[in-house]
Amino acid sequence: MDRLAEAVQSGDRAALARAITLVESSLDQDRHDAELLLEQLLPAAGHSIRIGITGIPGAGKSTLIERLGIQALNSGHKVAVLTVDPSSEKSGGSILGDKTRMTLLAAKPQAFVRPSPAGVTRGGIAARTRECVYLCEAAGFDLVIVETIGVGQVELAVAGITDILLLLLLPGTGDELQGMKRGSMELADLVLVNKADGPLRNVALATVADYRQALRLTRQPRPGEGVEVIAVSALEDQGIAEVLQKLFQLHQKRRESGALAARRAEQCRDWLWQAIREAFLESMVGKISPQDRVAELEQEVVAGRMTASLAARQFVNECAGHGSGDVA
Ligand SMILES: Nc1nc2c(ncn2[C@@H]2O[C@H](COP(=O)(O)OP(=O)(O)O)[C@@H](O)[C@H]2O)c(=O)[nH]1
Ligand SMILES: [Mg+2]
Repeated sequence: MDRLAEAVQSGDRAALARAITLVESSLDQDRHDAELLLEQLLPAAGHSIRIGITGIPGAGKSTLIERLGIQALNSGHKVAVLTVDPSSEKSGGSILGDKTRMTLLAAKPQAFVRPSPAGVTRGGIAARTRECVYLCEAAGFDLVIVETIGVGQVELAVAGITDILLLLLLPGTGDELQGMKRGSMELADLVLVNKADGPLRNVALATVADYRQALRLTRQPRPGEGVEVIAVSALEDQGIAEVLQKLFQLHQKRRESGALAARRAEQCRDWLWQAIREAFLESMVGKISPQDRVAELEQEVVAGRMTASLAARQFVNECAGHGSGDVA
């Protein structure tokens, strides 16, 4: 692990890829090695701008990331891209699609692109992605972009590992504003309407106006920060430089105000509690089957025979009983 840590820190992309594979592995021995590796690399992490990009499939996230990435490379940054795809977690397949490979960006020596792993379950895909962000940072990448699909839990998880969340929308809002219902708007720090080109340009501009209006009406403003809505064309490279500049400015502003440190501290607290819950459940495996037992209790709660708090206490007591039995 010492040698791998060293290679990662020297910026060796192949070593970084190996380290990520290790972190994503669900084998016990690999997990053990991954913890050792992360422990060594953690002090070198934390120094990047972490950007999350969310939106429905086809919104143009990968195309946009590739543009942003190349732009950032040209101004001297090192760019890493990770994807979080819940469909690959469940089925082993991906709905983020082919563009996720971002071949133009991936070909650049100062960039690193890592598509979502298939079948990661242990510890959850978000926890693993957070660790991958740390690895990228330790390898010297100072801009880390995480692509994900705009669906509730995953989006929340990505907001929980990044500094700034960017919501990418399509022109044309129809009856309901995309994302408004799902709460994406509450999480977004910057909203882009993509594909503002060709015949869709005017629709995109109208969409921008709609969202500006809607955000004014619905969103609780963060102190000193409005959420901007901007029209871009990832395909034609329109507005991309402006977006990158805004991201950097927002990041700097938050760093200076202390908001960034506060956000990261809160994320770490959530991460820890999540890990404690998982470690606790995992420690029960082999004694009782937590999933099955919780499923049984769930039925009791759903049927109205038990309150959730009583069921939880019972579960914990059973776990504790099994735990002490093991020690004795
Ligand atoms: N007209 C137009 N098409 C775009 C734009 N950005 C992406 N696309 C196209 O939209 C499709 C989906 O893009 P992709 O980046 O894979 O979307 P993702 O699923 O959100 O990652 C592809 O065919 C892209 O070429 C854009 O700005 N304008
Ligand atoms: Mg994509």
